[in-house]
Amino acid sequence: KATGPFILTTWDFGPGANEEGWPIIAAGGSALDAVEKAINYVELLPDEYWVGYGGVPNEVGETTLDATILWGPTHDWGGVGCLKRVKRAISVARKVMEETQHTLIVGDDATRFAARMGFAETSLTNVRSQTRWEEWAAKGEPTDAFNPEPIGTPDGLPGHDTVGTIAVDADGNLSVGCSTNGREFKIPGRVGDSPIPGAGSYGDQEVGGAVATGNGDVMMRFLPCYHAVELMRHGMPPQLACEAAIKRITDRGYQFGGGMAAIGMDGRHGGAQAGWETEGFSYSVRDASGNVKVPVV
Ligand code: SD4
Repeated sequence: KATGPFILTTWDFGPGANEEGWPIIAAGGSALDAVEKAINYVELLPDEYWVGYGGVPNEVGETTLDATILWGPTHDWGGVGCLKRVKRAISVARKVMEETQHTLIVGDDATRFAARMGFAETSLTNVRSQTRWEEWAAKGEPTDAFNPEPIGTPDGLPGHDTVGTIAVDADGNLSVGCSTNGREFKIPGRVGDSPIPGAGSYGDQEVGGAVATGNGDVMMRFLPCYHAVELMRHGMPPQLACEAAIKRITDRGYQFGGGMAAIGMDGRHGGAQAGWETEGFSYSVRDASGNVKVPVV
């Protein structure tokens, strides 16, 4: 049984993002609006390197975005992959969901679609992303995406920060979304797990939702969010469900970094994490009793 309203968001920007979405659902608004607002907040943070503009350039120095959003009552999804020159990827994903019969639109055509929907085109590069790319490009090395797997993020940077948000509103309706710029120095055209339902996020109005961060090139081979939600459907608590979904990947020998958070319609939540890339992973849950940050170890 749904016990909303509540909202969950991953990583250190989780509390801030939740505070953006919470007033909407606290006032009786929809979980969909809350998820979009919370994720827009992270997408527009000027110093956030892994989501939205100003971060994670690809091999040729361009930042491209992946995002998806679910509306639980209809199980309708919309997503964009490799979106260029548009800042609010989650809002474009919402337009794909609401305005079309499609689920995923990619690349330059996603940009053209966004323009058709009235979004402004603008550079996604800032000083930080430009500098980071110039430093990397000066080494003259090919992207590590050509290396044998497994692959880590170079130079000791924290490896990941994708935003994933799950909300349930007072009407008991679920929405789930996530947004990222993916992976540093990726091969142009690369799309990760984040816009793929079941991979970077999943939700089912009957059960709850799950969101993931980390090495999406590996995670999208396993659909960990779908896996966790299906385990929760059969009664497994969210933390154990996340652990099982991640174990499915590590059991295959992947030395990957990834984290997951999940919350049931009953408000029970949990997370799991593996590998150094997502060390320090946390999620935060906001409900009527306040905002609680939960470290995931
Ligand atoms: C991806 N899962 O594109 C994303 C990356 C991520 O914080 O989580 N970054 O692979």
